[in-house]
Amino acid sequence: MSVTLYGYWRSLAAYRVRVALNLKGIDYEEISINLAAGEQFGEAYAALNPQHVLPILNHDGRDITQSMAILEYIEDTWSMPQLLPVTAYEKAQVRALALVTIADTHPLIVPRVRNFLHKEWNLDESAQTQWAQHWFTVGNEAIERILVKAGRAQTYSFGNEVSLADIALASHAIGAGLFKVDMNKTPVFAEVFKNCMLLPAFANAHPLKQEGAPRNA
Ligand SMILES: N[C@@H](CCC(=O)N[C@@H](CS)C(=O)NCC(=O)O)C(=O)O
Repeated sequence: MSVTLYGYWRSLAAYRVRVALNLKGIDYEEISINLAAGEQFGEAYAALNPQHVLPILNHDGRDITQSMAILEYIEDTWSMPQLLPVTAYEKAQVRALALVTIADTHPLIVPRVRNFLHKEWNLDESAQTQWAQHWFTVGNEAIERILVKAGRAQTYSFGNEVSLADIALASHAIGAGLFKVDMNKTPVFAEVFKNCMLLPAFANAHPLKQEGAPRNA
């Protein structure tokens, strides 16, 4: 069996995939595509993913894109530990929370959006940071309210078993941290994140622990 992840140290979507593979105990090789240098736009990578984005998971020669699709593929392919609950309603709750960040927050702060803000509208580094901080804060507040409303956050988002929602939430919290957004304002979310990071599967996948990450960040 061969499993290869096309990722980049800073990629929050690649982080999600690393965590899922770690939780399932799957050995994989990671190939780094340097987003800062624009490698995603090169011909070689475009041939793999015409959307020019990370991550890709290659399993036995077949490529899968989009982190949510990859997480679901990993869950369907390697059953234990289960990262989705059993009932249709509970599964929908987990997916919905995961998508708050995967679909509605993260896409707003990716390099191509920030590059557009810079090139087309002249937003400098500090304005771009404010933009990212704003969307992470909106996301944090939504996640906090959802966790409180569901009333199930114990160790993790939905009880005491890790789910795909926790993987997504951890990626969000790490992104918020990289942009210096205060997690103390969302205490339930902060607690879930802290508990996730106690697990080696989450901690070892952290962007700042990957090859190429700045040592003093
Ligand atoms: N919705 C996609 C997000 C893909 C995405 O935007 N990935 C970022 C890295 S986290 C990327 O490759 N960005 C390249 C760019 O914006 O130019 C997923 O969850 O996989």
